[in-house]
Amino acid sequence: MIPKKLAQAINEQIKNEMESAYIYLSMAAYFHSQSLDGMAHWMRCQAHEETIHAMKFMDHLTDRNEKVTLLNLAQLKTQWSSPAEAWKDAYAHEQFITSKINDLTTIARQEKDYQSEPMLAWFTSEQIEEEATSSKIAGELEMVGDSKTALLMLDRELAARVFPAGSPFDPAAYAQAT
Ligand code: OFO
Repeated sequence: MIPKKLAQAINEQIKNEMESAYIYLSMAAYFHSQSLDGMAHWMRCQAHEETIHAMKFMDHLTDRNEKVTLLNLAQLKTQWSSPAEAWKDAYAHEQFITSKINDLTTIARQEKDYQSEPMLAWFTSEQIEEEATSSKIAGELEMVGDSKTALLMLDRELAARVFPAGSPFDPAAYAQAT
């Protein structure tokens, strides 16, 4: 059994993680529209990773004999004034997610639910990486200003990110399936 207050907060977090996936897909669509296919590819990889995060929370509730309740996703931003603005938003979003993981940890401790601690500790570490990555890219874009050459170089660099094996977001995987 998992405390009801924590189960409710984890259901909320499943929604937050799926909204993360949806936000990053929205950014992927924006980057494609700007011919920044490397950034779009990076965002599609990230959307897949966020879906995995949502499933980790789902599995935790299921393993604790708690029913998962999927909530409605919010209407999200679909347009940005520049790639730099989009990456700044990505960083701000990860800071928001970190605050949510901190809230979950606080609830787990208040409710003395020690079984949730290893899973939440994993997310606490993960958020260090999530914030560091988006903050670094947002900072690099701020540094290069209006340089189209630097933007294209960064776009090519981000194109190298690899999808987790079997990802349904990977164009190669769905080409095989159809
Ligand atoms: Fe799930 O870490 Fe990003 O949002």
